[in-house]
Amino acid sequence: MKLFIYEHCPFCVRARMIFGLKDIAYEQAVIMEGDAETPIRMVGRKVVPILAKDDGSFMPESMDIVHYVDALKAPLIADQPVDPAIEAWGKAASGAIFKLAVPRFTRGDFQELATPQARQAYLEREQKAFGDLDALTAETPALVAQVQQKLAELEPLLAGKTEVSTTDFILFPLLRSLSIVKDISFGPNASAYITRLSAQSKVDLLSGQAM
Ligand SMILES: N[C@@H](CCC(=O)N[C@@H](CS)C(=O)NCC(=O)O)C(=O)O
Repeated sequence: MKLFIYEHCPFCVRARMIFGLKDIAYEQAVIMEGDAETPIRMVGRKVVPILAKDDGSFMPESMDIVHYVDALKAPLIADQPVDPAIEAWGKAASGAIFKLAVPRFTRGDFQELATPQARQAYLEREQKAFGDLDALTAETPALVAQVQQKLAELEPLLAGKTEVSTTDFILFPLLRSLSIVKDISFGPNASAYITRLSAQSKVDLLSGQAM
């Protein structure tokens, strides 16, 4: 199986996680930002992640990929509903998280941005979605304050959480995105959580290039 991704992409993180967590071998391929032809040839639209299955067919949609790969090897880990409190937390926090993460993604060290053309294509894609990214970067102090408040609310929700479950495919990609933000400090539970999930899923954190 071959998984087509962008390295920065939180939806792709979900698909990468299930392979690592289930210890199932796969090949990873990075599609360049601006390359519409490759995904359109596979699934008819410009999107990642895409799983190229061994039977030659292609599957988009991160959670469909998670459930497909999960079913390949017992025991199932993503068969329970998402924890409603953490789902609600994610919905409330994700706006500010991506306002912080996306301007930094555009300056990040990711394979899909390895050419000036690809980086420019990504910049334009995110400017369409988020507006002026320099203006957004200037909002960092206010956004950091908002997210720190949300992270404080997350701490009790993570207390005693050790089992891997469907919830992790929602929460870990959000926190991994946030790990590119230098000024954010994770509480002890969130910090232990991202360290554990990153090791178990074999998906890198972005703290090494935090800015
Ligand atoms: N519902 C999809 C969403 C995937 C998605 O939005 N991926 C983004 C990358 S983070 C994308 O492909 N954007 C379109 C583009 O590159 O133009 C999923 O869960 O897989």
